[in-house]
Amino acid sequence: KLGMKRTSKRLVAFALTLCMVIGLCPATAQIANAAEEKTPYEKYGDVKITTDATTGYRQLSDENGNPIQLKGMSTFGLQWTDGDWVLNDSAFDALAKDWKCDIVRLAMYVTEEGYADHPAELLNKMEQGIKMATDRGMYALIDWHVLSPGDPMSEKYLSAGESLIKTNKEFAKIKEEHPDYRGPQLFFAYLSEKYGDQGNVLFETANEPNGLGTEENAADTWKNKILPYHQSILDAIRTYDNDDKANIILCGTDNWSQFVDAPVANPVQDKQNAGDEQVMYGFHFYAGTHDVKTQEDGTYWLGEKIKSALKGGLAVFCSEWGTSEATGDGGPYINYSQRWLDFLKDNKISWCAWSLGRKTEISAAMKKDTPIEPTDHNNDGIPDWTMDELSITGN
Ligand code: IDC
Repeated sequence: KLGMKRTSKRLVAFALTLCMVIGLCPATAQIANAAEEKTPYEKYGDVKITTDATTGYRQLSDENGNPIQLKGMSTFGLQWTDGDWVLNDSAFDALAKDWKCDIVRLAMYVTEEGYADHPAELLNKMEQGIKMATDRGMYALIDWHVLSPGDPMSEKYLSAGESLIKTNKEFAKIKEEHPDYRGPQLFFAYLSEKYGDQGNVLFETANEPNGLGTEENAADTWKNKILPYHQSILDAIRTYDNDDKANIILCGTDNWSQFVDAPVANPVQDKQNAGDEQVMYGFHFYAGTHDVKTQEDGTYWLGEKIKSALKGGLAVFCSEWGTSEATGDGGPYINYSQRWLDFLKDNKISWCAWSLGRKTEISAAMKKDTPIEPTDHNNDGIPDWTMDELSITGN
């Protein structure tokens, strides 16, 4: 008994000393905490697609083939000030350490005053974003943001950034080696050559093809109008990758990335990885418009398409979703969002939420006046935004 008492006294003394030490040197204690926490890349390494032993589905996995779910945020359009504001160290620190984002999607609009009009500037922002995510051990998803027009083969996209061959030596070199390459191929070849050896970099070749066909002829539309585009980009990416580990390529599907099972019969060919294709197919939802439970039998239109894609052997990724309606505004539909998030979790589907916009619209996580550089409010060495500083979506 005595012995025990003595031990507990010692324990109390030790605990007190520890409290004092922590109290006196809070920074040291936090550094110790921070050091314990691994970055997403330290945890998962070079992500890849494998066949899930339990479900038989193609699934995003860590370097060792264990199924994983990456969760993170999409930037807003990087051509706008309410989108590119986020490219600063404090904001990225907050995303990495406070929000614990695994992944940041870098949304590069091509039209709407984006890359087609300002190629050098947008390329630079893209590379800044890749570096900032990489420095913090996050995954970076490079998004060629096809939206309007909806045809990724539209001349507006194909001609985008071609002028860079005059000012950018690497673009000039690639064009010389492949005179047939158009704008998006040059863009992706350039980034693949430069970042293809980084296992934290993923390529999204077209955000949301749309207006190309109907639900009934979705498979044909995919085959004839969308597949050739994605194929040409995949080929450029693989041609210029400098290492033998294939980065994941995410292909947007028709109808604003909703006809996600349309490619089942004609998937993109990934010849260098035949039988173990490192390709995923994108689907998007906006909780106020695309509920997961719309049908009486408890099934859901978009959910069924996702399941049919998985059953058909496709790996899927939700690279964009919002708490709002499809317009980006209205709501927020928090309960429906939660239902979706549960579905994504159950099916181990990775996601990025739209958006890190600093704009007055429901899907934006920030308010118009959210501080561009968040500060460390709770003295834990990590910058953060307060609840008041964020929108409901942000919270
Ligand atoms: C929206 C923005 C909105 C902007 C509009 C047009 O939230 O502020 O005016 O784009 O550029 C998508 C698109 C995404 C849309 C979003 C919401 O990928 O660019 O952002 N959305 O409408 N697909 C479905 C919804």
